[in-house]
Amino acid sequence: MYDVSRIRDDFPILEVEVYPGVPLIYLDSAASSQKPVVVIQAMDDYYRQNNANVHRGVHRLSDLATHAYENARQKIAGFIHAPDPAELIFVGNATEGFNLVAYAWGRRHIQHGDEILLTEMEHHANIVPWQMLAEEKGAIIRFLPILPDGTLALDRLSEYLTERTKLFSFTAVSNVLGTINPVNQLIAAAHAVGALAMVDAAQLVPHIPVDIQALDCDFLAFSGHKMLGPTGIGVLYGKRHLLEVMPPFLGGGDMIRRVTFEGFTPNDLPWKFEAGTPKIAEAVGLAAAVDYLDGLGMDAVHAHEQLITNYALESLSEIPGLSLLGPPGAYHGGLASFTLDGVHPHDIAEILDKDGIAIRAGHHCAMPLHQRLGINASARASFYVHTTTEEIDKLVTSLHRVRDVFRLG
Ligand code: 7TS
Repeated sequence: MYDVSRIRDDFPILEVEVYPGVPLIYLDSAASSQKPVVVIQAMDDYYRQNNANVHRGVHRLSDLATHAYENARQKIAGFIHAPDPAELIFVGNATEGFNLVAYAWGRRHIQHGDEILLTEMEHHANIVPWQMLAEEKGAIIRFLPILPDGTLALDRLSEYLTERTKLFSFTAVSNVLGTINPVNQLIAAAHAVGALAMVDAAQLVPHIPVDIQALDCDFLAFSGHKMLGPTGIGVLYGKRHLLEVMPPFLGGGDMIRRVTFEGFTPNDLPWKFEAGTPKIAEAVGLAAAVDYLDGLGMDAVHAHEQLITNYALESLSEIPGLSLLGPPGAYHGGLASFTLDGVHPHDIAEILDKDGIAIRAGHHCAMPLHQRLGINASARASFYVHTTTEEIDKLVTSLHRVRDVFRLG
């Protein structure tokens, strides 16, 4: 039984009054999630009791820190059903995951005239690193179009995915449209033409059970801070045989086996890609977040979000002048993006803020998508484990207030 009121007790920030007498209604989890007390506590405990550098000292605390760091890797590998923890690189965030692959894999494997396929619904993190690579190599970037309902034009896949395509990198769940893409089908299609497949799982791993082995993707990236964990840590998954032949991304301590005045030998996986003192406390915090999500059960998390999302999509659609973005119902991730005739999204967000409601307004780091949709900006409410239908009701009431303020009667 999913008990949302008990879950809310785990999040200290939900007791905050953002203005005197105005409690927080946090509807911006897609940008960054709040943290349950177990995550805060785990990092606090680490700093109070175990803190030291890893993989170096022979002293007791260094040993404890190293164990905590590597146990975290193992736990997170288990969470996404990756058989080999060495295939998980701790990076700063999903963005760094894309940059790592673009730099270390792309610079070696992408040649002049090669094609990289993305989609029109990508976050800038899955566009700009490839544009930087393409500019350097003279490669070509193509974008699989979206249809008016906010889904991908799957019937045009064979037009865009050809023997010239070396990599197909796409989001599993759109952070603007909410579209849940058919990830298995897209990966299989990439492999069928000999291309690699990279999945942007920033909006997937926090919300939907993931089995990396069933997906069979070549690379996958996500951020810790969107899944109840701390900022400053993310995960890049890569197939061992690919990671093994990739040159290092950053150079320095920890990523080497041996250094001489003449040169260096890189370390084994995964440390080859983790230069310098790593994100130790952050890994500990992320492991606690994974434990917490596991405790709730990812199936239950996803079911709760679907319930909230369907409720929100239905309630919002009754507001005059409000247009929802993205597909309806079943294939919609835990968010609702919209525009309101006659009101700029920033004005909506500002008025909602006075009622304690935190939403995001703007282009959500997806400017090309907004260009394609023919709008400059949108408003987005996004949901997570602690969101209630009462909060959605308050969102709707506040949006009616926005209409009153702008005299849209
Ligand atoms: N990919 C997707 C689909 C995302 O939603 C985001 C962040 C990223 C990549 C990048 O994640 P980062 O942790 O490396 O920054 N999305 C958002 C958002 O929708 N609002 O703020 C950040």
